[in-house]
Amino acid sequence: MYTQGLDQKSNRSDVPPQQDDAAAVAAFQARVDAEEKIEAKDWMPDAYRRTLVRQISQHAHSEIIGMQPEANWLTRAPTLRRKSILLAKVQDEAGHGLYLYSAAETLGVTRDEMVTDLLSGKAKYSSIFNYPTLTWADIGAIGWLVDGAAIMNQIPLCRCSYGPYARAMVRVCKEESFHQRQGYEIMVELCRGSSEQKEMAQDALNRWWWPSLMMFGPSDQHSRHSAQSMAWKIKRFTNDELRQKFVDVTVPQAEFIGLKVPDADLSLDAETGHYRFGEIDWQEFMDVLAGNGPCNQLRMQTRRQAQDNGGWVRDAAQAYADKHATRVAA
Ligand code: FAQ
Repeated sequence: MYTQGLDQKSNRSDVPPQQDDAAAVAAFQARVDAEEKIEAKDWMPDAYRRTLVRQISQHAHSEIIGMQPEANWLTRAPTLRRKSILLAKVQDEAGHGLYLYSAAETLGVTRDEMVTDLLSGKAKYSSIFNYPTLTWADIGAIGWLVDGAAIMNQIPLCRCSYGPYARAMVRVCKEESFHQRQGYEIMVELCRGSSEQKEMAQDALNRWWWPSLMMFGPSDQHSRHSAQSMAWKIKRFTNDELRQKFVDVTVPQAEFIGLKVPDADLSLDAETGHYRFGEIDWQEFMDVLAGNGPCNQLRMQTRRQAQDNGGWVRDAAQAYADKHATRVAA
């Protein structure tokens, strides 16, 4: 899926164009504008490649770190059915991380390099995963809101100009929509339950609403990459456009189950049909990005420990691969 195109004849000549070759840059942009997919072996500007490596690896890291908040409830899920669903969901997130690392590898970066950048703190992962999961309702809220926001952002990525990323996103989005529905179903059940259960659902919505809106990134005014990424058709909508779509879809879902979105400024604009919503606390967003969210340290500590614990598996796999290569060569 990711390497499609590697076995095809490349569209470039034997001598690849220089990075400052204006004709090559114009030809590349013309292909993007014509909605052609750019494949791994095609010539591309270095900045396009770097942008994709940054975004895809951040996305992969988010899937992997994103397993932690939900894994926190695997041993405490209220029923066997809920436990097996949650286990499958957390495994799906690991799979998404792997598809995405593979997609990024087609751009010439290695898995080791990406993981090193994550563990050193150089590479980002989504701000949302630095919040704690305090109650079972948080598992419902994550599926409903976090996976809901992820789908809103990722459906357009299925049309990304870079083929391997676009193709990886198709399956990811199918799985994320199942995740979203299972999360909403947890919220529906809690809201139909006792008053304590409904309060628990409301409390989870109160804590996850604003961080979910932050997932879409800084406002368009402050998004440094959006304009170029839109021109390259990596992004199809701006951060604010996607955030607005998410609010418009999600507010009626909250109302349907009798929950109140924690925003005093929320109102439906009858003229546009869109919800107007209050100001996001951008200081909180910046603090989380700077490593000072409620769980940043814990998430990284857990990830580093997992990397250390898995060292012997990687060593054994490498030793086996070396032995196999030696036998084949002999
Ligand atoms: N958190 O100029 P922009 C999921 C950074 S997957 C942290 O707007 P861009 C599934 C940004 O990287 C969730 N950093 O940047 C799941 C840039 O940093 P840099 C992840 C953020 O790239 C569910 C700087 O701010 N999804 O949830 C955030 O054009 C449940 C300037 O921002 C993706 O990664 C943030 N929220 O747009 C898993 C989707 N927002 O490198 C487990 C793909 C922005 O310049 C459980 N990514 N930044 O230092 C994207 O669509 C884009 O990269 C955006 C940001 C929209 C995230």
